[in-house]
Amino acid sequence: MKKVLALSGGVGGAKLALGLDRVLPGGSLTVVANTADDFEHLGLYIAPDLDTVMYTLAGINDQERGWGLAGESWQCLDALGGLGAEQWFQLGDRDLATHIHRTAMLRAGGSLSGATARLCAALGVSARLLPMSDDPVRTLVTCSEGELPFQQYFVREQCRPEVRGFRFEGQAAASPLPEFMALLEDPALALIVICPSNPFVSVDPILGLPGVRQALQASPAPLYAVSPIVGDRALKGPAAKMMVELGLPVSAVSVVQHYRGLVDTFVLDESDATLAGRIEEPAMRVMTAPTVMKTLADREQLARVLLADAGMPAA
Ligand code: FO1
Repeated sequence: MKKVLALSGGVGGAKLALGLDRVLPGGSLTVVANTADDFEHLGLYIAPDLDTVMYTLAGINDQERGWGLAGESWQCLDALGGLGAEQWFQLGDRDLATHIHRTAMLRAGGSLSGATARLCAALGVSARLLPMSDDPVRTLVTCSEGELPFQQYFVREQCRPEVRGFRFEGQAAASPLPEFMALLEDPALALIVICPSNPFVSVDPILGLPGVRQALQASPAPLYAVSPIVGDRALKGPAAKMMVELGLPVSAVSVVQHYRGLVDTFVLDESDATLAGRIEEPAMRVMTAPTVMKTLADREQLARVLLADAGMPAA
């Protein structure tokens, strides 16, 4: 059976991962998620991108917020507030069960990948969801205020500080997950997709793990990247604001530059078709597709377009 690998951050990546999962034969999809957003909060290990992908693939995510569980209640958070504890990071009552259970598995000596597999099995996720590494990698955002841990920048400060750069603490010493690296060498691997996730803080933590770039380049499977920028806006999150602050034009062309030398096919949104002529990367093919995924049908459609282009059957 042909296999597909998706590299994903949180909300935007999870949408395409779900589309792929729904149209591919069971057992063919592996999603590798960024774990550099992970942190410890109130004594619990929180893995936002892994959980966003896991809840999305399980069909239990909150579609409005993008993160967390649908139909959530917040009694524990309210009670924490009453006790004077920190409330800036919102943990729903049912979501807390995930963090408590995962933290207990890790404290008992389990790995993050092992804990993720058990959580996915319990929630009925059929795709294989892997953390990019079992080793800690943490994004630090260099900004006007100095260096901020990612969740403090993203949630507590609501992305307000001006970004100057990023540092991925622990990345050079971390090993990419062995199952991830083995898949890149698997002759059955027929497609690798970089989901429409933030290139700076969701995808770079994965690409910069030792050996990952080289393994992606060496893999016989074609590597596609879907633009997270459509027009002059990010589909989700702070990617466009980051581009402005880093002195880059807010355009899919900046994403092309970012993935230069790595990606075989860059996927522009149909509304950006005129940009194709401005992309002068001889080694990179450019195609257009409907990349804005508002409905479940949109997610499946984008997945089908990518699979068809890569010569793979879809349901
Ligand atoms: N994002 C927010 O903007 N505010 C929150 O309070 C928040 C809580 C939260 C809890 C669990 C979880 O898994 C994710 C959560 N997120 C929250 C999302 C998350 O921090 C970001 O979306 C990612 O790190 C960026 O990809």
